Amino acid sequence: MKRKWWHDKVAYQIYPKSFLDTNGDGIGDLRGIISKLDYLKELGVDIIWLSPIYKSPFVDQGYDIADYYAIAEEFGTMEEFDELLAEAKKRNMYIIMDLVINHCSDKHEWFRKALADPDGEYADYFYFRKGKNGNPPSNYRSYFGGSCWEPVPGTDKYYFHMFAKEQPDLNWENPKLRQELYNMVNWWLEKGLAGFRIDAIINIKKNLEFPDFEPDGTDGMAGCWKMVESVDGVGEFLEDLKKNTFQKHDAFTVAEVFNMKEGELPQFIGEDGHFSTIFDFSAHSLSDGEHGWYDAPQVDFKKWRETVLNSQLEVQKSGFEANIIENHDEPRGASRFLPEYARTPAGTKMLGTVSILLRGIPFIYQGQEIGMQNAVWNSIEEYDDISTKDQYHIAREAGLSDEEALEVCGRMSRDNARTPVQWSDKENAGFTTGTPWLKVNSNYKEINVESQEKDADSVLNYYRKLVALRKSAEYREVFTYGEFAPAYENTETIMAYYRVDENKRMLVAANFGKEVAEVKLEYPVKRVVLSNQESAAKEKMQKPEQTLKLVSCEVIVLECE
Ligand code: TEU
Ligand code: CA
Repeated sequence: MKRKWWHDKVAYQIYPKSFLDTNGDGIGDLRGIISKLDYLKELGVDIIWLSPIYKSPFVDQGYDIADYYAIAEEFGTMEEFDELLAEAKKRNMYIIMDLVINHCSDKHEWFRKALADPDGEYADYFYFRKGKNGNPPSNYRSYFGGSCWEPVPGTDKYYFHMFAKEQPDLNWENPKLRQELYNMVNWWLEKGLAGFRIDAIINIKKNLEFPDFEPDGTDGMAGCWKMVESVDGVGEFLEDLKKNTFQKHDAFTVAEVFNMKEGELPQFIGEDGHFSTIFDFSAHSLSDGEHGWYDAPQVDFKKWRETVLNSQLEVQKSGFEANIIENHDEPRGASRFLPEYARTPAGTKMLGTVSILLRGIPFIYQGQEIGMQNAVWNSIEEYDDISTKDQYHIAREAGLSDEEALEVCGRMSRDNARTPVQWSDKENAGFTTGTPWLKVNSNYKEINVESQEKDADSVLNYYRKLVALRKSAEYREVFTYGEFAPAYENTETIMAYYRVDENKRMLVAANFGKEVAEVKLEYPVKRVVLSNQESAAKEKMQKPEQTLKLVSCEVIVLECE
């Protein structure tokens, strides 16, 4: 495999609006990020992914871009962005931005020009279509609910949007539009970005006939993703994008890809793949409900373990994926993938270890390193997220009570990942001196950076050790390139795997169960390199036993013969 500069790096996702506010307006800003670069450096972060900071009306929290060349004033100025880039470079850190090019904002000048002249050239930057017998052109439901088609005022036409109506889809069939996007991507790369996280990119290829699909809901509509799954040709666009932009700058690209077709993985992440890598959402997709969050299954340990192990085995045939336990679209991993009894510092360290030592590039999401958890939500009005409000209504339509629908949203809402980072036990968790744009999790006095900095045994200090182990001179090679092999996959409660190369055999073993678990060691142990139960680790090395005993929520990393 050709080695790439990003293979042995550790990445961190910042959701700027909730990271740190430094001017008292209750909104996180670039100045806040600059002030925390040393904190991120100490965690061992190499690559920082910034969720969108472009000019936006924030209908979908910045994933609705009104000007690709301007920094949203809520976050700061282009000068402050340039300062952030320079300060990151000084620390040998890389910045990647969010590339949202399946759609733009309805406030973007292209769309305003299109509305002004629905038969003009800018209308062809989008999908303007005549309706059918007074109905929209097709029966697609958007990812955020409601029809994918919105009437164009003053005409018998509609425009297409797979997300909110304020996010009109861009017409990738139009070479002029593509060129405008490529010019913008190259402009940012020439400024010194190391690359991009690429948003919702699988959606850019449409079936231009827009055929109806079998309705799959009480609204008589069909999920728009059915069109995505049924159409060929997205690869041509992705190759065109890569050749005209990323490839010219050796840019690191990590794509957000759901609904990939069977067998297409090598084309996406192989040697000459469309992208450097894509996120592994296999564990997150376990929570996909038939009709929405309300009928989504709760995560089952064995199913989760099997999914992660199988994904690792599949991916290592083609390349690398980016491993996460959470992001800005998902609930907190420590609340989702840990059973109730394991939602403790020990359990949180265990989950982090199992994720970060997998094969692939780890992405830590802001607050994950201190074990931030889902918040408690008391009414639908407390939420900001457009997707959560839609899912609440889907649940209510399906007959759930207000209380039941709230319980579903409390478990799954993206706002769980968007509550402000908890920096201290001061007011608003030290996030702002003003009124936070979204409420602070009420557990900030128990979970915050400042208290964990002072506690050698905290989740934060454990994460620092964990990342340092992955990047250490002695183990960097095996944790980056070492082959992945499942271990103890038929046990009741142990999640374990080997990372092996010609010089090292590492065993990562974790007991997600409530009771002690004991297994036979397959290889003699040379040393314990990390454990979240220090005492147990020492005891283990006194008796060169052939069995490995793990207490509940114990994770251990062993170097074996
Ligand atoms: O997400 C794309 C996507 O598939 C998710 O929107 C998913 O369908 C949704 O989160 C389910 O609730 C990207 C961004 O990560 C997300 O924040 C944006 O809302 C979306 O695209 C539109 O840009
Ligand atoms: Ca601010």
